[in-house]
Amino acid sequence: NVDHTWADPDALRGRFAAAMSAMYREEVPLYGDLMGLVRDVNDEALNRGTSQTNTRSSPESLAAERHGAIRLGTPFELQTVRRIFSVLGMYPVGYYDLSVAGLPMHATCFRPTQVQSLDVNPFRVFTTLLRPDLIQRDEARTLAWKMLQNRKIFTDALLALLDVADAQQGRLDEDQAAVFIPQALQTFSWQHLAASTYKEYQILRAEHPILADIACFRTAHINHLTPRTLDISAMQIAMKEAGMNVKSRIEGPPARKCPILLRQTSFLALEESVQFLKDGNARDSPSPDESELIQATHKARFGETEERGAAVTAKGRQLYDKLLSESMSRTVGLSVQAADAVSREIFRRFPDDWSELRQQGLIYCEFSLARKPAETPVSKRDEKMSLLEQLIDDGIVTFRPITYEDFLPFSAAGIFQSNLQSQKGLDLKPPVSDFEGLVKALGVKPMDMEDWYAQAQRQSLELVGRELGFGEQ
Ligand code: OOG
Ligand code: NI
Repeated sequence: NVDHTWADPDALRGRFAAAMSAMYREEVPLYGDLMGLVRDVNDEALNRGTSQTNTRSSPESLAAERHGAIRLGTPFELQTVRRIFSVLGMYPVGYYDLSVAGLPMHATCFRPTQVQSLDVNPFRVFTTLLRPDLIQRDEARTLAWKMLQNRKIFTDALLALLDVADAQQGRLDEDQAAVFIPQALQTFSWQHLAASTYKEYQILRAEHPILADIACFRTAHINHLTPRTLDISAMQIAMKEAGMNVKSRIEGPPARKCPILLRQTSFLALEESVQFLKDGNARDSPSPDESELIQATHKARFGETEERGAAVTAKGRQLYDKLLSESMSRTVGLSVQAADAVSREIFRRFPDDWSELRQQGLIYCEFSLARKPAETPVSKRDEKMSLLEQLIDDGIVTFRPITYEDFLPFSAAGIFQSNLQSQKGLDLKPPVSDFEGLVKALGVKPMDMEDWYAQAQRQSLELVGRELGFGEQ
């Protein structure tokens, strides 16, 4: 049908994110309070005029969620989620190995991969997948796997629409999209009725709370949403003042003049009531009788906020990882205040000046033409300076750090652990990262994030070059 008009994936993602936000505020009212605090803190930062030079989003879109997170159990679930997000213009980027922090999981992030799309709506989902192969004890591994095989987290209507989208080059029309969004949302909603018996829950929980959280429920509940703040230190204080049970430390690099990567904090997961089946009751009944149920609680869902800074190059990342590992080993057992002081001291070795960061090749930048030079083409004046440095020096070209759009494995692990009330890692088989395993489970290779930032930088330089008339002689 030539008259078909397809729904725009960026617009659909905006609608989906807004619906998800409304659902989450309804399910976790404290999260609505968090959003209010973020709005106040951002307004104040904008009024002070201290907002970062690398803020790309408009003030209105600032307080919108930047990300959410889900935890999946099987390759089928991951592949199906990939198909859902693809309709919403979100594609897998990056590989995160969480076994380094004692968690039997690895992850990718589904997000827009075009800068214009990020600007329309930046919503993304950090998506972890269980790695049963890393679970030491047979009983827990076998039980988790059996339960995951039996659960159904996608409605039939949703699966049918995904087939329709596949047959339409991944697109849906408006009528189909109007059904798709609420159906997709159900997958990420919270269900008070668990998929397991209480005994099964206890067995998995005893092994590690993360196993119970992944395998015992009927949906892949969204476990948090995260609006972006311009001042995470102010947020940490504001959350405490509002009486929230806040994570003791901000994850990521210490506070700096020139923010890099990302810093995150959260209020801790709340105790929520759950109904588990009593042993020996039929688990496929959608509404079992009261007498077949046990009332209990589970902690899974929390609220987070994050401050994003500049994307770092491979060289910058190496330095960050080195300083982070040094600071992790030197702050063991210290009070929050003492630990912060030590890590601030260690991170002094990461330059804190935009020009220096750029010149040392530690961050990615977007270059643009500030003014047309008097003579074109520009020729090199100073042998010791590259042409680009000369153009910047002359005020012809300016630069802006590119915002980091991805995640950090140790920060993610810190967020996980503070919400599971379990500082200990799991008794894992020796951790090895398994990129190939994730690719196989996902069905495609996630985009390399390094390439993504390098390309954004290169494209901006090419445009500047064309504007200056290079390559035309
Ligand atoms: C995911 C935690 C990771 C982040 O912001 O680093 C994450 C989870 O708890 O499932 O969202
Ligand atoms: Ni998060």
